[in-house]
Amino acid sequence: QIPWFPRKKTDLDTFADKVLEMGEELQSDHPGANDSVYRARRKEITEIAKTYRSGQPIPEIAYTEIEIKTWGTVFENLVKLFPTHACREHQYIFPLLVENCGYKADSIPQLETVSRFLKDCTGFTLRPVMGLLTSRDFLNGLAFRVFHSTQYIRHHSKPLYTPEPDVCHELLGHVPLFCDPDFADFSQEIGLASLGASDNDIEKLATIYWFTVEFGLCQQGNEIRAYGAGLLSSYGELEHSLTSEPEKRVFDPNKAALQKYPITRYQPIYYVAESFKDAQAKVREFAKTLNRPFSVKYNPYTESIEVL
Ligand code: H2B
Ligand code: FE
Repeated sequence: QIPWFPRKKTDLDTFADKVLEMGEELQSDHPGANDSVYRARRKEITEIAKTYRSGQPIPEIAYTEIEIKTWGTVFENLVKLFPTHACREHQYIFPLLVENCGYKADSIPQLETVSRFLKDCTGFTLRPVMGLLTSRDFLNGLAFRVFHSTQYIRHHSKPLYTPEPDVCHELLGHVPLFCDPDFADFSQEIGLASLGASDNDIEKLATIYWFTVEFGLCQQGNEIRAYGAGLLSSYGELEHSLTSEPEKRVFDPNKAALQKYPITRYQPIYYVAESFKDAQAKVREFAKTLNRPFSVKYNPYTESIEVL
């Protein structure tokens, strides 16, 4: 029995209201859980994602002064670390995001602006999402070069902390890497492998995603740098990841797929990729070992999946 999977990009519309945690029902440990103004604001913003349909422009948000201040705090702290901690691909693209998408401390870039720029770079696009999707739905989106992005921001009481993805994490952590062609190919490779995969294999692919797209390090000459979005959007963990404290292992999807990891504290283990091309080749080989009785190919002209 093969699990259902999207065949056309427009099929992603079926995920629009399938979120794991609803915007209104924040968990008690969320910094905004007891702030009714914050909760109402999120509801307003997630409504956009709920009604969004493939191909439409992403509606703009008029961010409030408090929201912009939160963004500014995150932005100013992170840019201090990027020159010494971010991978070269991130350093190359960041000034272009400043120039073309208005990345700066005193304004939050609009998803639509960023999505158009991203499309020019690698064909990736953003699609607004209400909150966390299941691993399956989220990874399936990557097969179509679609990245599901939240549009709301973390609570202002803790600007350098968030228990979930927010617009700072997406725009400062993820977007710069999706502008890189090799990284885009690598991410789509994970997405393609996830289409119609068994629950067990989805778990493995989600774990590989965790140790690469979220928390990956890479070798650059004699140095190790960060490319994972969970690192590039966290001042504390970005610094921690390059110290001698955590263990660093050479990236091997067969091993990473089975590695346990904590989600509420800094990672004790990071995997170091040689390059995105190398990581893609390894994930492609790994995908062949998964038990799926067919293979898939993305047709960019029709924006659909061909089943082989
Ligand atoms: N959903 C959303 N909206 N953003 C994410 O970054 C995300 C997700 N990550 N669902 C997924 C799960 C990731 O942790 C892996 C694939 O499970
Ligand atoms: Fe993320």
